Amino acid sequence: MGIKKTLGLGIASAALGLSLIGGGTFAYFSDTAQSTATFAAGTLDLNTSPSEIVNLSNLKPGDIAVRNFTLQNSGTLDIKELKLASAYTVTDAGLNNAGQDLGDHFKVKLLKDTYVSGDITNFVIGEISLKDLKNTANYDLISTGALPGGIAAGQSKVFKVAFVFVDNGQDQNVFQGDKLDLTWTFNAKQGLGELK
Ligand SMILES: [Ca+2]
Repeated sequence: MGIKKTLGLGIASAALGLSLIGGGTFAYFSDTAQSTATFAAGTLDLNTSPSEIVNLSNLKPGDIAVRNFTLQNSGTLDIKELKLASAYTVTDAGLNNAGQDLGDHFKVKLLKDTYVSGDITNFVIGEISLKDLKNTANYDLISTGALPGGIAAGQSKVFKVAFVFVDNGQDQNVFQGDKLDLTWTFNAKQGLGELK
């Protein structure tokens, strides 16, 4: 007989700056925050480590940038549920976006963990615009196949995504010099309680 318990919630955040061509802004990418929860019965401790500084400046329509997020389960409990909350703000350099959302022009493509480099075409397992992702309260990374099976205690997995600045074949000049600051928060939960 199983006993359902909620022992902990692990949260890790990553921030990412997408700076568009013409901006001349120094964009960087770093791990910004993490929180841990400790309980007598065990711990759930999720960290994200985009360890290098990643420059995503000078993007133009059609550009693709692949980024890896290493998610480390440093706790003693397996992570069986992992969801992504996404938020962003747009800096409209020319104050000319006229209600257009730059997040609508960026797609996030989830990649198979077997992807290494080069053409992403055969490795895409799902895609969603940054705007739709923001409006999805908790995007499930396990059922989408991005991190199948979750992350066992003490293990890490690499979450691979491609950010695509979609070239829609139309005039996108209003976005020249604009900037999009993206914050991703990974929310982890353990599996159901077990009979011990
Ligand atoms: Ca603009």
